[in-house]
Amino acid sequence: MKSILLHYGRQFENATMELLSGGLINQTWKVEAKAESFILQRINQNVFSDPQRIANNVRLLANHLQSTNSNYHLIAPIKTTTGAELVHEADGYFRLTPFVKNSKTIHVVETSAQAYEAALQFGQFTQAFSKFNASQLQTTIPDFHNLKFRYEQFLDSLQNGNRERIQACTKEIKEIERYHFLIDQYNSIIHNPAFKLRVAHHDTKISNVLFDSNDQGICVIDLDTVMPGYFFSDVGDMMRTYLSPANEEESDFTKIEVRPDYYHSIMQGYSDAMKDELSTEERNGFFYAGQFLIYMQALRFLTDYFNDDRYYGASYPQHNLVRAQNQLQLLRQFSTLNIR
Ligand code: GN1
Ligand code: MG
Repeated sequence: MKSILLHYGRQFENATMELLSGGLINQTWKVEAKAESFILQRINQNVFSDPQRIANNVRLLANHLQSTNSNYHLIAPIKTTTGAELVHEADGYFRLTPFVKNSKTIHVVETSAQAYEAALQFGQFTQAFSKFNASQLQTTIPDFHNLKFRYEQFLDSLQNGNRERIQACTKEIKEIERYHFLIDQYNSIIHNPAFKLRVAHHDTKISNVLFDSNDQGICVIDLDTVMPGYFFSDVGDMMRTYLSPANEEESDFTKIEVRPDYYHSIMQGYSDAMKDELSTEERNGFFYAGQFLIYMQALRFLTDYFNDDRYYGASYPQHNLVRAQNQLQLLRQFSTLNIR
């Protein structure tokens, strides 16, 4: 690790590093150097096959902000002494970003005000690029939030996956089929010009927002999955991860609950940030956003369970099944609650 830091210059010679826990995909460390702190990440190349694309995208966005004199706070990677945004070593690609002073992250949404602040931040992120042509961005994970594709992957896992696991999951498979109408809705939405492709974040969990000590949002982080996308990806993942006090890891499903005031805070925060950017159809699509994303995550966890956990990994044999059941429970509760 020390050799990676040396690419960034002498000030890192005596830096200390601490591994931060969090995401399922990348590894993250906090680096404390002489005067400042930084965040170092190793990009998971099984997921991001071409990490240079992430760097290119962030650079395009940063250039856009600069050329339009925007004061939007985008956290771009620090360049190495040779001007590169990534360090390529035998064990992967690494990048370093500044640690924002006096910022904190939270891992569980405990108040609807936090949900509002986060939605405001993700909305402001997309809004900051409303004059930027999103199609200039490169796709960092093909078909990442393509529900039709995720369903096809699921069907494929049913054909080629672990037979024992599949046979024991008839109930879950039936339930996936029961929500197939969400895929039909998706297919019609993506052909409807009222739903616009914008600069979307695609990973809007609460730990991707920096807060100050008064719980006011500062900015969003983790720009790996920033790609052209739909508002329902970002709003949907906020609903999936903020509405319930219990997260996707919870195996006691009685703890899963949908908090309607949080739903309204997400809608409000996002709408406040997006102002008149959203079409009427999009403004009417908030409920669908939640269903779409929760369903997609249930599909992805169940698919991975059938595929012997090769994507998400598992810390116990039934881990991805429990995650899938958890998301199906959340989907049921969300769908039956009258919060539209
Ligand atoms: C992954 O690693 P993390 O937590 O940032 C996944 C998301 C899922 C999430 C579920 C690139 O994100 O799409 O919603 O796990 N990211 C990728 O916990 O697959
Ligand atoms: Mg992420």
